[in-house]
Formats: sequence, structure tokens, C-alpha cells
Amino acid sequence: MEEKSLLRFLFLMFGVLLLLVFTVFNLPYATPDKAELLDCTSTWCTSKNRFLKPHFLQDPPNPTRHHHSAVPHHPLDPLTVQEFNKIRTILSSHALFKSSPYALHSIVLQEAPKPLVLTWQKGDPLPPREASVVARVNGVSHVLTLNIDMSQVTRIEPGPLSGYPMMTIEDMTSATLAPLANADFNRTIIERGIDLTDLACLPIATGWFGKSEENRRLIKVQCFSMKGTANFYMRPIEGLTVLLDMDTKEVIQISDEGRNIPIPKAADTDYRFSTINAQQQMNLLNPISIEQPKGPSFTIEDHLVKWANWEFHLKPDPRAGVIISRAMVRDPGTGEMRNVMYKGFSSELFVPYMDPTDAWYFKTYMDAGEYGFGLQAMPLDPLNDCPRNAYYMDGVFAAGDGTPYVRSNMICVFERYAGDIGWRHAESPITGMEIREVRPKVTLVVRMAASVANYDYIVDWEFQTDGLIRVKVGLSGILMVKGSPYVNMNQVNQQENLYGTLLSENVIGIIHDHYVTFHLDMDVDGTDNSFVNVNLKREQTSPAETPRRSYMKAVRNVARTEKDAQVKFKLYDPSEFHVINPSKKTRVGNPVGDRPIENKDIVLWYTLGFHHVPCQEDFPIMPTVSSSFDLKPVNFFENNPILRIPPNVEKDLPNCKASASA
Ligand SMILES: [Cu+2]
Repeated sequence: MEEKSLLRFLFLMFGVLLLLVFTVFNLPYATPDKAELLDCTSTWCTSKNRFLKPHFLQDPPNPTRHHHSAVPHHPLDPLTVQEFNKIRTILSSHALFKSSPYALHSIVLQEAPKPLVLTWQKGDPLPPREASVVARVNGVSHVLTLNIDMSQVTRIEPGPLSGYPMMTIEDMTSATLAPLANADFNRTIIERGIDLTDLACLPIATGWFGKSEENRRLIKVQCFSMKGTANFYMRPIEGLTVLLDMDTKEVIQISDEGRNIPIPKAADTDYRFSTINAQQQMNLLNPISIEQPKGPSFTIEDHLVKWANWEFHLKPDPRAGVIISRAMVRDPGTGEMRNVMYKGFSSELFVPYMDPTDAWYFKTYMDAGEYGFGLQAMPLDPLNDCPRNAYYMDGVFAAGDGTPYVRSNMICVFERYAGDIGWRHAESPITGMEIREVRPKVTLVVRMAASVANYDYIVDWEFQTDGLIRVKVGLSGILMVKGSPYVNMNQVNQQENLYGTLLSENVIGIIHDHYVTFHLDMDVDGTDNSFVNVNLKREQTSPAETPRRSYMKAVRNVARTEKDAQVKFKLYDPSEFHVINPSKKTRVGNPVGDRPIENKDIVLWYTLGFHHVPCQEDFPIMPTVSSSFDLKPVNFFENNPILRIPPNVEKDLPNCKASASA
């Protein structure tokens, strides 16, 4: 017995020692100083930074951007470093924060009321600068409104009755560490033959599953082995789930299953170019880039973007990522700037996994509301994330204690010429007319890429000169995979449901969905608009009427209530949806009513969905798959708004020397 106790003691001591060594050397978690935060070199900026290469972290911020001295010039300009510091001072002296520990989960500009923003003109004084702060004090959520100019907290409201605010970066970092303070957890890790120094744990999903989880801010943490690869996501420690209280950092429960499931191999999982040996590198293409010898056709003044016939305000946001506001397009007939959209942004990303088993049923992510889509937007990689001719914009956000930090190169803006055609027509020789009229299509792209743990989302707002806005979401990054005892499908019983696809030996890619919902406050020629469902219906004809048996007609239904406007797409019941201004001359002719959402300041929510059945090509990293929707002018202009643009001619283009073989 004595020997056994001694062994157990030695074993535990070994575990504790390893944990200490691991914590001290691998996971620095000290309060960062201000300079560190501003340069975004600390672990506070992102819990994932510790997995990135050191030279990347030391990338200096662009010296041409003076964030310390920046001041707002537009009512919608995001909070500046100076304003964040002022907010921090206001809060630290407020009674609510004096005696209790607190965390600031979100600090953003409280935008001025819409009528004020709409009437504001350049040169006018700015409306009062206000901030909206979501704070948790002693486990209770509060929403505060601050008047920054007056250094005052003007309103405190209790948070919503259910749910919790977005996690702070500190929440996420501490969730990765907290399991290591639990002896049972460390024991199972060691018993599974994993070195604690190879461990990477991640806050996986919050969710809410049953009464026992009520009134607690819980998260489930799962872990991976980093041994032999940077792509630790492909090496899950399957079946081990830690239920953690994020407020107390207490481990509530450890679900320790799947010990018979091996950790998938590290070989062939690394995706970094530096790890591919020279003989295996593929060079399929010659170098390519867009040249603009006369510079870009857009200007960006602080956050106001002007390009071709477009103008809009562009703001980085910790939750939404990118917010496009006050989008206006010039009418070629009258020359006036016409309102199109007051505000557009991705309001939520819902990603449910389709596996009801113990370690997977809870994986129903809310990537914006839980993790912060903007907080997870890492600096873009020039020349690869965005072309050479791109302009970059930084985000300025706040850490959990209110200290501002800069997320450099968070958004890029560039003109895209993809060789596409704006419009064209050629005449056949039978007409005797030799006509070939073609206009190239050049667009303006606003891009952000968020890496929500394993997954990468690329969000593009693309503006076209013909008045169309294309909103595109690209999915890339790494799958969330499940460890499996199987190395080949011939081992799998036909009756067994894998809930996904065997991608590699011991690796299953679980079926899941991505639903990206966009908040679209359309203001077509003003705030009061109506929503029209233009449904294409098959119309039967009578034999006496026409030799044709049927034709398609457009049936217009103006939505009178929110219920009317709820639309579920059906592949064989096509529709297009119009947001119209019934008071304008070019209106589509629908009767103007006075129902709840007719001729009112309406907001649309559009959900872009992806069903993802993983395939082997998704391993070890996914080629980008994208989907988009268009906000297209319909009877908005009197005619084709780019009728009068010139074609390309050789003499106007950059003089690039062709290679001998071309
Ligand atoms: Cu997916």
C-alpha cells in the first residue's frame, strides 16, 4: 500500500511539475503593458497568437497610420485610441466598477440616431460621441452608455435575461489554460500518452443544454496534440470534453470517453509552405498582378471610401467584422448621389455540426456573438489575401480591461479587374453592321478574413459600377474533425453512421452547416421602403388562346407584415426580392399601403447558407468554397447606368513587356 501511495504521489508531483514547466515556458499570461497591446504582440490580442510564428507577431504596425493621435471626422467613425483611453478612465472611476472585479466584453461606438447621421454634412460638428459598453461585474451583465465628450455614464441597463456577452480574448485564453489546473484532466492526458507540452486546448462552444447549465457561463473545452504539426486540429484527443465555468475557471465536469480512439497521425497535415520540401513544391503559374500606373481610382479619407460612382463609410467592428454604412451611388442621369443602403453587416454566423454523440452534440457555434467575427479577423497577408494594389485599414478594439489595441491590416480595399465583361454586344454579319461594343468590368472589393479558431471566413463586399453590390462569403481553413478507430472504409459496418466522411486514417470530417446572416438596412432613395416578393409563377394557357401551353409570369406581392416578408427559398419556386421606394417615379407600380412594414424604414436579414459534407480534398486544409448574394438595382436607374463608359484601348494600358515565350 505504502509503495502504491508513494507511486501515486510521485506521479501527481510529476504531473504538477510538468504543468508548471508548461505554464511558465509555453503560455505566458501576464498582464500586458499598453505598448504591447497597441502593437498587438501580446497573447491578449489573440489566444491563437501563441501558435503563430514569432516573426509574424513582431510584424511592426504600419508607421503611416497614427492611431494614437487619430480623431473622428464622421459621425460613424469608430472609437479612437484616445476615446478608448477616456472610456477606460470614465469607467474606472464609476461606482459600478470601483470595488468589484469586472470584464469589459464589448466597447463600441454608440452610433448617433439615424436622422442625425443622415442630416450631418461634412464640416458640421459631430453629434455627441457615445460609447456602448457591455460589462460583467460580479457575474452580472450590464449595458452602459457613455457620453465621451461629457465624461459621463448616461445609462446603465441590466443585460438580457438569458444569454451572455461575447467572450473576451482573456476568456478564451483562460479557457485554454483552466483544464490544466485540474488533476483529473492532467491524469487522463498523461494516461493517454500525451505530453502536456504538446497539448493545445480550445474553447469549443458554449451552447445551452439543460437546467444544470442554467445561470452559469459555461463553455466546453476540447484538446488536440500539437506534436509533429502546426495543424493540431487534425490531431483531436477524441472523446475528452471539459465543461468549464468561465467566471470561476472551475472545471465542472470531465467527460472522458474515446480512450480507444488513436490520435490521428501528424504526417501530411502541415500546410505551411516552409514545411514542403523544394522537390515537392508545385509551380503551376507564372507571377501575376494588377498594375495601376496612375494609382487607384478610389480615395479613402479616414473611413469614407469614394470610388467611381460609389461612396460609403467603412468601419471595422469587433463583432460584425466589417460594417458598410451610408452606401450611395451616383445617378448618371441627374448626377446626384442616391441612397442605397444605410447599414450592412454580418450579424451572426451559426455553425451547427450534425453529430449527436457525446463529444459533438453541443457544437452549434455562434461565431459572431460568441467569438466576435471582427476580433478573430487576423492581419491580412499582402499579395496573397489581397492583391498588390490593395489599401489596408486597421481595426482598433479594446481588451477585457478596456485597453485599446490595434489589429493591423484587418480590412483591405482594392480594385478588381478579373477579365470579366461589364456589358457587350456584337452584330452578326447578316445585319451588315460591323459592331462589337464591349466594356470591361472593374469592381471595388472590401475584404476581411476571420479565422474563428480552425475555420476561415473571407467576407467580400464588392461594388460594381452598374450599381450592384455583391456580398460574398468564402470558406477556407481547417475542418473540425473527429478522431476515429477506422483507417479505411472497409472496416466500417454498413449500418454504422459516421456522421461524416473518412478523410484520412483515423480522421472523420463531420457534416455541418454554415449560416451567415446579414443585417441589411436598405434605404433606397430614403428611409421609407417596401419589400416586394416577385414570384415567378407558371401560367397555364388555353389551347384556343395560343399554341404555347404555358409561360412564366412575375407575381408581385408587397409584404404588409413581417410575417409576409419571411421567405424560405425553394429551388423550384423562384423569386427575386425588391426593396422599393413607392414614392419614387420609377416605382414598380405597387399600391402604397399603410401596413406595419409598408413604406417604412425596413431592415432585411438575409441568410447565406452552406451545407458542408466534407470530402478528402478538404484535408488537411480546405480550398476556398464561396457563395454570394446580389443587391442589384431594379428599376432604380432610368437605363443602363454604365452605358456611357469607354472601352479599354491599348494605348491607355500599362506598358508591360511580354515574355519571349508568350
Ligand atoms: Cu464547413
